[in-house]
Amino acid sequence: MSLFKIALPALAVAGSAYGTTSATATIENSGDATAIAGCKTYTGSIAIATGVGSDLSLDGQLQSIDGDLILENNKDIVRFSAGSLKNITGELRVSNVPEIASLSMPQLTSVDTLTLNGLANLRNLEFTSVISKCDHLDIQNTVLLNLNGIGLNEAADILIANNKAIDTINFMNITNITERLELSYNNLQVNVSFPILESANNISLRAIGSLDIPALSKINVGDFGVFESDNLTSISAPNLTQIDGALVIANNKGLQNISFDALTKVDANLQIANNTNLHELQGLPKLKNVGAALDISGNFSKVETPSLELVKGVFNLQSTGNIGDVCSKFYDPLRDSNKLPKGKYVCLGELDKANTAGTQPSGSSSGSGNKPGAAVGLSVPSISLGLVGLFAILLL
Ligand SMILES: *[C@@H]1O[C@H](CO)[C@@H](O)[C@H](O)[C@H]1NC(C)=O
Ligand SMILES: *[C@@H]1O[C@H](CO)[C@@H](O)[C@H](O)[C@H]1NC(C)=O
Ligand SMILES: *[C@@H]1O[C@H](CO)[C@@H](O)[C@H](O)[C@H]1NC(C)=O
Ligand SMILES: *[C@@H]1O[C@H](CO)[C@@H](O)[C@H](O)[C@H]1NC(C)=O
Ligand SMILES: *[C@@H]1O[C@H](CO)[C@@H](O)[C@H](O)[C@H]1NC(C)=O
Ligand SMILES: *[C@@H]1O[C@H](CO)[C@@H](O)[C@H](O)[C@H]1NC(C)=O
Ligand SMILES: *[C@@H]1O[C@H](CO)[C@@H](O)[C@H](O)[C@H]1NC(C)=O
Ligand SMILES: *[C@@H]1O[C@H](CO)[C@@H](O)[C@H](O)[C@H]1NC(C)=O
Ligand SMILES: *[C@@H]1O[C@H](CO)[C@@H](O)[C@H](O)[C@H]1NC(C)=O
Ligand SMILES: CC(=O)N[C@H]1CO[C@H](CO)[C@@H](O)[C@@H]1O
Repeated sequence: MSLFKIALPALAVAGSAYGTTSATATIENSGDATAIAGCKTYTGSIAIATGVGSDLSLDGQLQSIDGDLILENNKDIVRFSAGSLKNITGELRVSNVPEIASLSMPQLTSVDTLTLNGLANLRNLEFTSVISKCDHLDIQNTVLLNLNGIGLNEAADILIANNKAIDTINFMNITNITERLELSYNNLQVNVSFPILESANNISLRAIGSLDIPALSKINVGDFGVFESDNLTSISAPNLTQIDGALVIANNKGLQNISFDALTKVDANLQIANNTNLHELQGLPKLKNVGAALDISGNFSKVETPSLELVKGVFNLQSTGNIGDVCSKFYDPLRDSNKLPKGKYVCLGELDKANTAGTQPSGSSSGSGNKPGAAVGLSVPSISLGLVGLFAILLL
């Protein structure tokens, strides 16, 4: 047995009975691996060095790592296994390991953090027992075909981005996401389903193909955004009553229908913009309150928000299509009774170009509402939903 790069006292390696070691052991060859695999519980973190060859196994007694297991920046490893490993209290990170084609941990069910990034040859996960407990899930820049082997019940955050072959994201058992859900630029037609998800904070979805969130009832802290999803034809969140941040639906070329049948309150901006095929907006039947801007622009022939009572920041409705008399009959009276912000109000149809709030409407218009000049000086609170993974490191 060779020495570890950071030498460990033999007793510490022997198991958690003596487990106060927190140094990171670096596996430099199969002998090191065999030594660690002989422990039932390993206390401390384990890193895999470069130059260990193509196959590395921690098969043996090892059931639990009280620390992290890190395999990173390694061009050699093709196959890695830990046959009896059940539990990692820290992070399992496999990052920038371009040749790895097999990651086998058939008994693993619990990790605190799972990070998979920059894996150009890994098609499938071999987490046969299914990881059900993982607080932080981060999967980016892989060629994975699916997420089989990951079936969480709860999570703090989930980030799945730039995995072009993943066409199904179905977390059938997850009820709550306490920090963030971000799905970006996976397969353009990815079907996204969270059938029993009740609450989440900060949801950001980019380039998705379909969305199923029947039980979602609350966004506690943060925003809900759907962007650049050209293959998405409809968005429906039938049970969502309240969003503590912004609701933004923008740049979805294929979108034809939005329905938020239970939504009453959006605490920040509600923006609908650049959805070129969205012509009717009737899916906000209960919307009462918008805490910042209500900003709707596009080619609409019908816009209805029959329950609207109060918009605090800015009201902007601009359409290239003819929206009939909804401005004069519905929105102007609300403005006149100070339910919509008087100085920051635009409601116009039949424009040459429909702009978002803060930009001057252009072209001739019909219908009632303010004259275009009224738009000058609108200020809209900025909505920042992070852009993840535009700089994918994975090049096949
Ligand atoms: C994981 O291992 C730790 C100790 O190493 C233990 O306290 C914990 O209960 C284990 N969790 C699971 C889910 O096995
Ligand atoms: C969901 O939970 C059930 C029951 O615990 C389990 O049998 C199933 O494998 C889980 N599926 C996923 C995808 O998490
Ligand atoms: C995604 O959903 C659509 C519509 O239900 C279906 O036609 C398609 O086969 C699904 N794709 C996958 C990969 O399951
Ligand atoms: C999940 O969220 C719902 C709705 O906010 C809440 O009632 C429930 O207690 C949460 N469950 C857990 C396990 O946090
Ligand atoms: C929608 O919310 C109601 C009340 O909170 C709940 O009873 C119902 O089961 C939810 N629907 C779904 C599909 O989860
Ligand atoms: C929501 O997530 C974005 C990044 O995706 C972050 O910039 C923002 O601060 C988050 N907002 C909250 C309230 O957590
Ligand atoms: C939009 O979706 C809702 C809910 O799914 C549905 O009831 C409605 O008929 C749809 N409207 C159009 C125009 O497709
Ligand atoms: C709408 O599209 C235009 C042109 O592509 C772009 O400049 C603008 O930022 C988009 N608006 C939003 C709200 O994304
Ligand atoms: C608006 O949509 C209608 C119906 O699809 C279409 O005929 C018209 O050309 C569109 N106008 C603009 C400015 O895109
Ligand atoms: C089926 C379908 O609509 N596919 C489209 C998904 O989005 C991409 C990118 O906009 C299009 O190229 C596909 O045609």
